Amino acid sequence: MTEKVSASDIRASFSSAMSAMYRDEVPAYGTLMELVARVNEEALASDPELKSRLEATDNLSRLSEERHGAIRLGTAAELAMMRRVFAVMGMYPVGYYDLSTAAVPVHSTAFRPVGEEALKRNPFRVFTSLLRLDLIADEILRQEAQAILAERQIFTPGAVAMTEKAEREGGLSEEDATRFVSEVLETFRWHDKANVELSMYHRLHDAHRLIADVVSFKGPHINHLTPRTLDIDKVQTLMPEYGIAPKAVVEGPPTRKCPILLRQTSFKALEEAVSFQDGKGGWHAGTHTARFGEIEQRGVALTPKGRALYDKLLDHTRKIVRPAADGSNAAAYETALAETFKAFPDDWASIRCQGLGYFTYALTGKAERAAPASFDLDTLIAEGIICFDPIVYEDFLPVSAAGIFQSNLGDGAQQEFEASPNQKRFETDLGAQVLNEFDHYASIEKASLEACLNGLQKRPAAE
Ligand code: OOG
Ligand code: NI
Repeated sequence: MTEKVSASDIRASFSSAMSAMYRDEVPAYGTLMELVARVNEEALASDPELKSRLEATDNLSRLSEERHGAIRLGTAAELAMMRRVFAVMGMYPVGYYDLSTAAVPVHSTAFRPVGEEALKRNPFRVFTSLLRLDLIADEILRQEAQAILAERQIFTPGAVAMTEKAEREGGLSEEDATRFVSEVLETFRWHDKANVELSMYHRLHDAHRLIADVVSFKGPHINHLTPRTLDIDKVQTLMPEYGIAPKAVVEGPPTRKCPILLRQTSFKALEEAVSFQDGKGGWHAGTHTARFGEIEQRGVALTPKGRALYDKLLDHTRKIVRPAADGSNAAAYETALAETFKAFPDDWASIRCQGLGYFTYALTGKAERAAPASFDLDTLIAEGIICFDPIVYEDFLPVSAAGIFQSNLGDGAQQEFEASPNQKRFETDLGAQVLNEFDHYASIEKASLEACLNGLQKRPAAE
């Protein structure tokens, strides 16, 4: 039997192939990558402590490789097949995001690696949305959109065959893995020839820009690819210097000493040339805006208690100042955000003690000498026998995601939808349940703590 390539290795090749393709398709992404690499280098040089903790926790090398992408799917069958394809790369659906409350007719999950080892190897994630035609009021248009979607096949026969083979044989050989990566990449590729005529595109677009983006094309082109930075404020400030116009405000928590969750900013979608069918076998020139760039800074994963505090403070801020799409009140929003978030402790010890964040624990050199007198965690930390590091938040935030969607859907009038989260329906369409992100972080924390305590118990007793 030929040796199988690990799912993590397939994911790493895929992520790198996707990055090369997107850099080719959207040159501004390449520019952004250069800027992020520069800022990360500077951040590490000016903070040796941060660098050594990232090294000690094996989180340094993944940084330059790290990115997430996003796609929008049209049907339940597409979502179910996507789940099987991602599983071959060791990516599983984590979390449920309802965006109907934010005037975006989709619900979503993030496909990503699960477990510490896989995340360290390569944390590539894809924010994956399913269009909710049920939120479209116009019944006739809804049926037409459904009929158009039913016709398309977003996976190549090779991608389907390789996925089935991996499922059957429990993995892929080197040669098959290479084929799998190049076949699956086709699903994410940009197509400049639309599936529809211009008049249909306009009708879909008038119902919602997102519907036009999903229904009018052959496949779910990757719409952005996001590198991770250690200093998002600096990248935001430098973007214009690099010829890139950032959106008005950074989504998520304010600037802090101890980063929490996720901060994101993006640059506007590009207007791209597209040909529409003219109904007579020819083509009609037009444009479509879909693809953009984004950067993110990741902080500590919060416990349900920490997340509730984050949600409360964000909600409170947005009641004081609601960020306008045109950026006119950006400064006022940032001031309100910083002020409100003073209620969220900003040192690692308090975040840990108050049970707001998840951490991994490790024995320090001091533990080598003798078994401690007490096995109480706080005492062990106070005595410098155990140290702790924040666990990186690997997921997304619904309010931020809505802000990213909105900034790329134009600043025009926003449509309101009834809030209608429907996780059950999403999971039925997906063909699986989504994992709960909190459980996942809690289990990583627990395992690290148990390993410490086991290690200590093996030490010779103190004299
Ligand atoms: C996805 C937007 C959400 C994020 O980072 O929160 C997202 C999309 O525009 O399809 O990528
Ligand atoms: Ni994103």
